[in-house]
Amino acid sequence: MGYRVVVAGATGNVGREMLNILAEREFPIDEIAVVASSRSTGDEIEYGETGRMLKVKNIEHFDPAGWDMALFAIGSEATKIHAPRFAAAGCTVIDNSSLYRMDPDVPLIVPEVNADAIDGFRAKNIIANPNCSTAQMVVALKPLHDRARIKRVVVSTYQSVSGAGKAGMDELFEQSRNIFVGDPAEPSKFTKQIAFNVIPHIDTFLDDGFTKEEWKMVVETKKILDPKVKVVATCVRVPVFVGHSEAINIEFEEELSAEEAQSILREAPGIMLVDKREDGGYVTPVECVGEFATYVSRVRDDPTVDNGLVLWCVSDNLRKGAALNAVQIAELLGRRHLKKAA
Ligand code: 11C
Repeated sequence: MGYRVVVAGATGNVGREMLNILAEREFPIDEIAVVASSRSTGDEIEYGETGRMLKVKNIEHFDPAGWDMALFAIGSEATKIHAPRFAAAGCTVIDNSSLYRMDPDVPLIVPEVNADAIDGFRAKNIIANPNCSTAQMVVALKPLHDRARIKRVVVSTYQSVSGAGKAGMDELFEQSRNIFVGDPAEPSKFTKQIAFNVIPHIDTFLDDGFTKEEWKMVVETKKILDPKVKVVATCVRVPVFVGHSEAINIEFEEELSAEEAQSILREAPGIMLVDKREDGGYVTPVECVGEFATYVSRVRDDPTVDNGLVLWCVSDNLRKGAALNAVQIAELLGRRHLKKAA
C-alpha cells in the first residue's frame, strides 16, 4: 500500500525532476496528481520514463483533502497561498521555496544531515527543502563536522543557470547562439551577459552588501548543521546549464588531515569522492547531471590557517539541490510518520 502524492509545479525544471525521481526510486504511490497554475492546466506530463501520462490540474481548484503529501515547486508567492491550505487539509507539504525555511516551526531538512529534525513537522504540517547551494555543501560538511567540529567556512559558488529556471537556461542558449552568429547578446533574466561570462550576483542585494543567495547559505547551514558554524559566501552565476560547483575552505576546532578527510568522505552517506590528484581526477558539473550523489574532489590541507582544509564540491542542483532532496524527505516522512507503505 502506497501514498497519495501531489506534485505542485510539475511543469517547471524542479517539478519535472520530482516526477522523474519519484519514478526512478519507485516511491510507493497509490495515486499521483500533478497540479500547476492555470497556464499549464490540461497539459500532459510523463511520470518519469514510465510512459504513463498525467494531466495537469489547476492548483486553484484542487482539493488536497485525503492526499498524504504534496511536493511543492511553485515559488514563494504561490506557496504562500496554497501551502497553508494543503497543510490544513492534512496533506503534508514538502516545500522547495524559501518561504518557510527559517520559520522556527518548520523543519529544514537534508536527510543525510538532520533527519531527526523532521519530527517537528506537525506544528505546521510543512517541511522545508533548502536552497540548492546549501544542500550540497552541508552534505559534504556533515561527516567532517562530526569528526573535527567546523568553526568557519568560506565558500565561493559557481552556480548553473538552471538555478534561475527554464528562462535562465534559454538565455544562456540564445546568447551563446547570438554571439556565434554575430547578433547582440542582450541580458534579460540575468543582469549582465551570461554566455562566455560570470556574474557575481544571485538573488537580491541586502543592506550589508551580501546577496540573498549568500545570506541563505549562512542561515540555512546554521539551521541544518550547527548554529555555531560561521559561514561567509560569494555566490556566482556561471555559463553552465546544470550542476552547481563550490570551492569550500573549512577551519576546524581539531586537527584533520586531508588524507583522513578523504577516508571519512569515502564512507559518508550521499557523497561520492573522486579525488585522484591527476589530470581529470576530479568531477565537473557536466558529469554530475542526472546523478544522485554530491561529488567531492580536490581535498587538500590549507597551509594558511590552523586545522584548515580546502575542497571542491559538485552536485546536480535540480536533483540533490531540489527534487532529490524533496523526495528523500518524502521517503523519510513515510518511514517515520506515515507508516502506510512500511
Ligand atoms: C539559484 N540557488 O541557483 C538558486 C535557486 O532559494 O530555492 C534556488 C533558490 C531557492 O539561482
